[in-house]
Amino acid sequence: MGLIKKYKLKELVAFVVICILTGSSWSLLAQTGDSTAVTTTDTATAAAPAAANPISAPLISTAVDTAINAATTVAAEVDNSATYKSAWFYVLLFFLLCVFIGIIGKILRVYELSREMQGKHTAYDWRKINGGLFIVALITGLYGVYWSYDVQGSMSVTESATVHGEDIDLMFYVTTIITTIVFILTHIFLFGFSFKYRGSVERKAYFYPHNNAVERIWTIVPAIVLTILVLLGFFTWRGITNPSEAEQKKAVLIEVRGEQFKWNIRYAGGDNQVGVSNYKLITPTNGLGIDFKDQKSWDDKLAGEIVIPVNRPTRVMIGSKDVLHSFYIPDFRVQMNAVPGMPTFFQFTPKYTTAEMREKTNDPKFDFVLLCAKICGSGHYNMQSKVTVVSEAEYAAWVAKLPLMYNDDMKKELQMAESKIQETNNSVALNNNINR
Ligand SMILES: [Cu+2]
Repeated sequence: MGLIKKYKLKELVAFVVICILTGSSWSLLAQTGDSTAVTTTDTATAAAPAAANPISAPLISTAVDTAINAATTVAAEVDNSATYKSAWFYVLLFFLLCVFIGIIGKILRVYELSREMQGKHTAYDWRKINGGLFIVALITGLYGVYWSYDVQGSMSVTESATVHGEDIDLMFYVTTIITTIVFILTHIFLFGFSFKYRGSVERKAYFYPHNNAVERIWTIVPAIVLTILVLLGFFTWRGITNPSEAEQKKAVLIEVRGEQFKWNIRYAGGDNQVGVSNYKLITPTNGLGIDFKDQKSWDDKLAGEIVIPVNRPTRVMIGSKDVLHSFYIPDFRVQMNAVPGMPTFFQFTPKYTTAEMREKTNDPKFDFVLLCAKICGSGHYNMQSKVTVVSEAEYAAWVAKLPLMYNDDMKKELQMAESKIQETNNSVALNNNINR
C-alpha cells in the first residue's frame, strides 16, 4: 500500500497527460488518413463515367468539368496531404512513439511492483535484455551500413570525366575503404563486448585501468594511417591546382563570375588572356565591369553557356560579383569557391565529349552540369548551367560565332562617357580661370 501511495499522484497525473496528448495525436492522424482516402476515391469515381462515354462530346466536357469541379471542392475541403510534410506531424509521431514506449515501461513497472508486493522475485533479467538489445542494435546498424552503401553508394559512384578526377576518385576509394573497415570492426567490438560482458549476478567486474602496449597501438596505428591519407590528399591537391606555366598557356581560358543567381561567362579570345575588370566600372551594359582601356579585353567574348574542347586543358578563372558562390561540376570532380575580389583558378582536362558520355551512360539526355555549391541565397538552386564538351573543330566553330564584348554599342557608350569627363574637366578649368 505504501508503494501505491508513493506512485499514485505522480502516475495519475502522467496518465491523464498521456491520455490527452495521445487522443489529440490519434485524432490528427485519423483525420489525415481519412481525408486522403476520400479525396482519391471521389476524384476517381467522379471522372470515370464521363471519360468512358465518347459519344456526347459537349456533354462529356460538361460532365468532366463538373466532376473536376466537384473533386476540387472536395479536395479543397478535406485535403490535408500537406500535414504529412509538416515538421509538426513528425514531432507528434515521434511523441506518440515515446508515449507508446513509456506506456509499455509503466505496465512492466506496475507488474514488477505487484510481484514485489507479493514477495516474488523480479520477472525479467534486465541485464540480459539490455545485452540482447546491443546485438539487435549491432545487426540493425550493420545492415543499415550495407543498405546505404548499396543504395546511395551506387548513386554517387560514377566515372570521372576528367583526367585529374581519377586521382580524386582513387583518394576517395582508399579513404572510404579504410574508414569503413575501421568503422565496422570498432562497432563489432563495441557492441559485441557489451553483450559478452553484460551484467550478471554470478560475475564480478575485473578492474583493468591501464595498459601501455594497447595505448601505444591505438595511438600509433591511427596516426600513421591518417598521416598517409593527409599526405596523399596534399600531394594530389597540389598536383591538380598547380599546373606548370607551359600547361597553363596550353589551356583554354574562361572567366566564370557568379552572381545572385546566375553565372557570367567570358571567353578570353584570340590572345587567350582576359582583360582586367573593376567593380567600379559596372554599368547596366557592362555587367562585369570590364575595363575596355585594357586592350586584352577587346577580343573577349561573352557566352551564355560553357562549351569546351575535349582532351585539351581548360583553365577557369573563378570570381564573384556579390556573395560567396562555388563553381562545382560533379562529373569533372571540380569544385572551387567563387570569392568576391579574389580570383581563384581551376584547370582540368575533359576526357569525354558530351556525346560520348551520353553513349556511356546510355542516357540520350545526359549533360554535364555546373552548379553552385554554396548556399548563396533564395535562388541558389537556380544556378544550374549546362556544360558541353565537344571536339576541337566543333569548339573552334562555336567560339568563332560568339559576340565580342567590345562591340559598337560599347564603343559609343565609352566615347560618350569620355566626352562627358572631358566636358567636366573643361568647365572646372574655366571656373578656375574666372576665379583667378
Ligand atoms: Cu551561388
